[in-house]
Amino acid sequence: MDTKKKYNILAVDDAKDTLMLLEFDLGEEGYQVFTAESGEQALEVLEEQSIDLILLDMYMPGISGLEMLHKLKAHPIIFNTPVIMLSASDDEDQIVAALEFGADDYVTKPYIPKVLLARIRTSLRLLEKTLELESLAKTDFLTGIRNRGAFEDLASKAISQAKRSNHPLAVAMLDIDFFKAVNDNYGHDAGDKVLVEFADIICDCFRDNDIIGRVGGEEFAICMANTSAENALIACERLRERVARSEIQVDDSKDAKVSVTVSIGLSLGRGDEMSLEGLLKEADLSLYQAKHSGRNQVKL
Ligand code: GH3
Ligand code: MG
Ligand code: MG
Ligand code: MG
Repeated sequence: MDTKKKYNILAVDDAKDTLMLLEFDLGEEGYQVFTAESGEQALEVLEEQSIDLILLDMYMPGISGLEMLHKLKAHPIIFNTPVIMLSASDDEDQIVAALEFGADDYVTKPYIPKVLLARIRTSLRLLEKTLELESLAKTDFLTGIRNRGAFEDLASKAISQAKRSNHPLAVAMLDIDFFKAVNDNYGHDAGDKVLVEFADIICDCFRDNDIIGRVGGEEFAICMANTSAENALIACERLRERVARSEIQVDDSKDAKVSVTVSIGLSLGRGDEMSLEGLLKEADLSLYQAKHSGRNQVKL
């Protein structure tokens, strides 16, 4: 486990003495402890704080531990956060019910600090693995930028947001020109290097909140929220020029440098009608025109 990372743990219990004990035992171990005396209070803390693990009492006035568990596991963001139930009851049916409701572990009170701490470490270890896998599933292995799935996921969200706020949004489809020739002339590894460098150049040219993804072999897409047609054209033109100017070193020993150009098709989101599918299709048509008008250009 990453020992330098300081984890935030939320302890939820209606008994103040239990909270004080937890604060002490976990605090000594280097965890940042947040406390809540009810489910309602816990939800407030979760609104404001990023929490890595939750210790949850079973019996509390108001929202019960099980109800709370249900809410947490149905939450679109918090559902990944491990929840360890803490209860004075060792009733076997209750333990089974809690685990079936989605609890990650169940510890009886009074707890043995050493054992609770070990179980917390186990849950955090599993959390790290889950987050790592999630991140891998969203990342293009070669370039390290978003893969198609992650791009579509985020772009769809940006489009919903643009519809709600009635802001313009632009989508660009990029395709490297004559990329097959790079592979044929310099080899597949050199082609890979060009793709990595190309992805770096895109990231360099666009804002942090623009969504960039590798959507095919040598095809990339960019979703620009809150961007007019004029500004999208300027940004894509800047990228096109930058790519055309760059010389990519593909082999250390032979001083082999490769130059590529890129064709870019743009589409613009218009109000309520827009959808990711429609915008990608339109951008694809513009890209087709860019290719047929001689490549190395941007078309809207
Ligand atoms: P156009 O200007 O019409 O786009 O021509 P093109 O040669 O770029 O297009 P084409 O679709 O014929 O070729 C794309 C090439 O990209 C073929 C494929 O082998 C190569 N490619 C796809 N994915 C990868 C990859 O991950 N690494 C490398 N090195 N090449 C790839
Ligand atoms: Mg209680
Ligand atoms: Mg292609
Ligand atoms: Mg191509």
